[in-house]
Formats: sequence, structure tokens, C-alpha cells
Amino acid sequence: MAFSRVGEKMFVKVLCHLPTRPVLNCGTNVRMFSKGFTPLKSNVWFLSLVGIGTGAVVGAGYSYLKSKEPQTPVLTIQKDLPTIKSIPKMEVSRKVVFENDSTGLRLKLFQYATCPFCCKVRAFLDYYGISYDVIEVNPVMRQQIRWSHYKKVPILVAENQDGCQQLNDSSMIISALMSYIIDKSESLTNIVNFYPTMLYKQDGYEKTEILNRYFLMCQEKNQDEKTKEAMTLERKWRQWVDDTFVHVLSPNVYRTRSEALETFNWFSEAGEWETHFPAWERKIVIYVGAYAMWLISKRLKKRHNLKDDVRQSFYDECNEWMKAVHKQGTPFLGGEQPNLADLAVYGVLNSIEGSRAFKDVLSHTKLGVWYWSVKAQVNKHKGNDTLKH
Ligand SMILES: N[C@@H](CCC(=O)N[C@@H](CS)C(=O)NCC(=O)O)C(=O)O
Repeated sequence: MAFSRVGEKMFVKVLCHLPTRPVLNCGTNVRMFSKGFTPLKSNVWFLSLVGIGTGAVVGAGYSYLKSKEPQTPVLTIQKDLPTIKSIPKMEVSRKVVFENDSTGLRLKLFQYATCPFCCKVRAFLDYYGISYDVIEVNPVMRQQIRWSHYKKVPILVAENQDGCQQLNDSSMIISALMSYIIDKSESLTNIVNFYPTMLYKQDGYEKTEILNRYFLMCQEKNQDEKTKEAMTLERKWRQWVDDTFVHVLSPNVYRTRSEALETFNWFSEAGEWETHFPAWERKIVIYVGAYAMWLISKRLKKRHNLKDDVRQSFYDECNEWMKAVHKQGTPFLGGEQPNLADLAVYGVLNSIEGSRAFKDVLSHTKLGVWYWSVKAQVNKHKGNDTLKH
């Protein structure tokens, strides 16, 4: 049965373990903005870094595109994400409140409960004990994000006295928030300017790319080599999650028709679809969605060059990750505590925790100990302690 692009897109939305676009690697060109623990102290620094940074990212992005596809023009670099006066009042699905949250941020997370990118953001927020309101987006109608030009989830909105600052893309959201909590003297709006959106054309389609999204915006000049190395490693694995790891999930959780159905039933349970959808709509989404995704997963398997036995590809990637962790000789890639890469791998895996694929991974790889340790740290909001130092 042939599947139309429109049909594919719709079910990919419903399910949302979808392929992401190719990601630009502008890492080496913007190293001066990488993560550090010596915060920026003045606006002058910030402004000059914005200047240099924008120049560097424009140059890096443009030359990357030039080298890859000389006919691909960069249409525009949008630097300032709009501060919106207000967003329409919406029903909050869930309030997550941490008493020890000292960020002062008022956050709204627009999400699909089982979207791997949304789970990644939640893992970060929960680990650091940052309070947020969840707004569950209806994956078919998506009326909750109608106000936004950016049409994917997660979207994070930070409310402040001037209005609402919108943050798009899971990795950018995490990098911007982390930069902010390292140095609260800079406003989130200032920080967001370091993550410009590049609009370009490829194969006749307009595409966007958020630059610098794996970088934390802090000065690196006082960092020792060890810290710099650790930060480079953290970025590398965060990018691996978006470019590689997330792509093995769909072909695995929809590998057979029965697995696809199991997975959709798990989504329904985890996403509380009983509360959000009428029974008939839920049934349609589950049965039609499972069948469609089973078909689509074959195409995704090809697109991402997975092995015939897609489980093997899943095990291989998990083993790659565990090898990197074990090389550190510590419980986590980040050492005694998870870093942003640990949280990213954990977050996307968490989105399929109820699936057969996840159980198989636990029994065929050594991922379990690491996974449950990260989960324990996230559930105890352990990162909140590190913020106090
Ligand atoms: N790079 C983005 C990817 C987000 C994404 O693809 N989200 C999916 C849900 S899992 C989506 O909203 N898709 C809607 C669409 O493609 O229209 C991120 O990391 O946040």
C-alpha cells in the first residue's frame, strides 16, 4: 500500500518519533561560546559576543551550506525570537511545582507527552527542579499552538514582565535554560539571541536550522582543559541523540503490527488520551495510527540505514553510548552526576519505556543500570542541589 506524504506527515505528528532534519554542525566555528562555569559578567561582553557570534554562525552556516549544496542560498538569519505580548489563555494539563526552584522563571511547556524531544526537555526540567506548566497539544488538531509560527513541539514559553519569550527546539531550550541558570544575571531574552534561526532553501523547500543549539553561552576563557574536553564530549553526544539515536526508535517500536499496537496503547496510557480524546477518536488514533506507523517505519528504517534486524541497530547504538559512559569510569558520562548528554539519552528513551523494544534493550545490553540511575536522579531532582553551589 502506497502512503502519501500528507498521510505520512499526519501520523508522524500523532506519533512523533519522527525523523528530524539533517543538523548543521557548526561546533568548531563557535567554540568561543561553549559551556563554562565562569559566567559572563557584563552586557558589553554579551553584546560583543552576540556580534562575534552572529558573524561566526552566519559565516559557519553559510559556508557549510555552500560546501554541501552550492545552489542552496541562506534566505535569512532570524536573530531575535519574538517576545510575544501574551499567548491565548489555555487549559493547563498539569502543573509541576518544585518548592526549591529559585530560577524565578514562569514556564509553559507545549508538548506531546510521548514525544522524545518533549521527554528530553522534561528530563532536564525535572532533574534541575524547575517548575513548569504542561499544555498537552492535541496531535491532530494542534489548536494549542495555533498562535505560534513554529509548528513543532516542544515549545517553551517563559513569561516575564515584558511578555512571553518563546523558545523552540528541545536542544535549544535546554542550552538556553542551562546558560540562564549558570548565570542568572543575563536575561533569558538576551541568551536566546545566541541561538538564531537560519532559514534556507533545499530541494525547493524552505527549511530552518537553529544555530549553536548544543552550546551553552558562557565565557570559556578561565576553563581548564579538562572542563573543555568534558564540554566537547557532552555536546558531541547531545548531537548524536538528535542526529542518530532518536532515529532508531520508530522502526523499533513499530517493528511489527502487534508491536505498533502495543506502542500506541502505551502512548494512550502515558499521554492520558482517555482524558484528552473522546473514545472513538482515541480508538481511531490507536488503530489507524499503529497500522500507518508500522508501514512508515519500513521507510524510516531505509532512510536511516538501519540493519534488517532493527533491534540490532538499537542494541548497537545503546552499546555505543554505554561504551562512552564506561570510558569515563564513572556512573554517568557527566561523572558522578548526569550531564546534559546523559539527560538527553535518558529523555528520549523514557518516551518508549513502556514498549517491547525498551524491554528488549534492557535484556540485551548493559544499559539498565545506567538508565535506572539517571531516572532516580531525575525523580529526586538531584540537579537542584548542584544549582545551590
Ligand atoms: N528538532 C526538534 C524536533 C521537534 C519535532 O520534530 N517534534 C515533532 C513531534 S515529536 C513535531 O512537532 N512534529 C510536527 C510536525 O512535523 O509538523 C526538537 O528537538 O525539538
